[in-house]
Amino acid sequence: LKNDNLKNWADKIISGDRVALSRAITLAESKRSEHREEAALLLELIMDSTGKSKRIAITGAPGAGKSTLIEAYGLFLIEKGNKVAVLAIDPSSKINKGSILGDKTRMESLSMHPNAYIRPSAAGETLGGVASATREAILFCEAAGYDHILIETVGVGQSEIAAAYLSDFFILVLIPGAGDDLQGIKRGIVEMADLIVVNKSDEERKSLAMIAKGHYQQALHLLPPKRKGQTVDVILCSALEKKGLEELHKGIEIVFSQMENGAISSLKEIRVSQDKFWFQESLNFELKTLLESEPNYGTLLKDALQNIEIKKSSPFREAKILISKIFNGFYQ
Ligand SMILES: Nc1nc2c(ncn2[C@@H]2O[C@H](COP(=O)(O)OP(=O)(O)OP(=O)(O)O)[C@@H](O)[C@H]2O)c(=O)[nH]1
Ligand SMILES: [Mg+2]
Repeated sequence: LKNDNLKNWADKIISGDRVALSRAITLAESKRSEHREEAALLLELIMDSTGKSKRIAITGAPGAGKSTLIEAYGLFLIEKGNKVAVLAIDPSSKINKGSILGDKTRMESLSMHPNAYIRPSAAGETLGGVASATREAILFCEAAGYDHILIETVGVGQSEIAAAYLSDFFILVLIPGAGDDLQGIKRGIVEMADLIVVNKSDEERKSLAMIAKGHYQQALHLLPPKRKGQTVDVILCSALEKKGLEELHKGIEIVFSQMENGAISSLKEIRVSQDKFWFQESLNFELKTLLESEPNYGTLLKDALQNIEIKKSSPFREAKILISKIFNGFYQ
């Protein structure tokens, strides 16, 4: 009976039933392992209908205009006949609870459109946990027929990394007027970008935006390409005035066609290497959890930290000693 129910549920998702889709994502986000187990079973049933979307991450400093841009570009895509899902990555949602409420109101027209689906962010404490829930949400949305998945990073730091390893295309949103550096944006994040959008290029900021564009282009020349053979463009946009959307779209389409015609790594290669990354992440996390579940872990940890403090031995050796004690002489 349980399997019949799951099969029914999977069919509903594939037929585009939004309630069934939302319930599936909630299951994937659950803290209870039996729920996530069920989500995994459900996922198996829809797997054949996944993988066909463009997965696009939108990142940038708080207030840069990510949500406004997603609303504008989402509606642009829908006008072209697409179906758009919006997800958010927020490993620190404990701190900025409510931010997604703001996002939903900022995406008012998009959220009311029948061809759009907006999902509030997955709460979670670890990168792996949030990423796993978001990854499953992407797959469920694909099965439900959404051909563009726009992923907004809400937190800063870890959420960009998660977004980069969950998406095919990574957009960095910047704003004009912050000088010739990359606005204190970590170089690592710039290196992950497939496209830089200088947003808020409107009103009195227009000339500043042009200058910023030049600076960013120069800065990009000094960085290694993200993928061999790929160049990263800088474009000007005004999400508020819905300007620059055509260029944005073109910038995205060009890279996807390069992935298809072999000019750069294929979508398949990119996604497989991402899966390998998440496997490694998950392995690290599960091993740590396994260690921590040992009854004497607390005592051993205390001893190790104490030994490090009195410089009895090196932190590297202490880690090995601790593991050795738990796994019975593993390193001897
Ligand atoms: N002038 C101008 N204002 C904009 C533009 N895009 C967004 N804004 C404004 O900037 C503010 C922040 O926009 P959001 O879209 O919420 O920015 P965000 O990056 O999603 O913000 P967080 O999710 O809080 O990090 C809002 O007041 C928007 O109206 C733009 O192109 N031009
Ligand atoms: Mg936002």
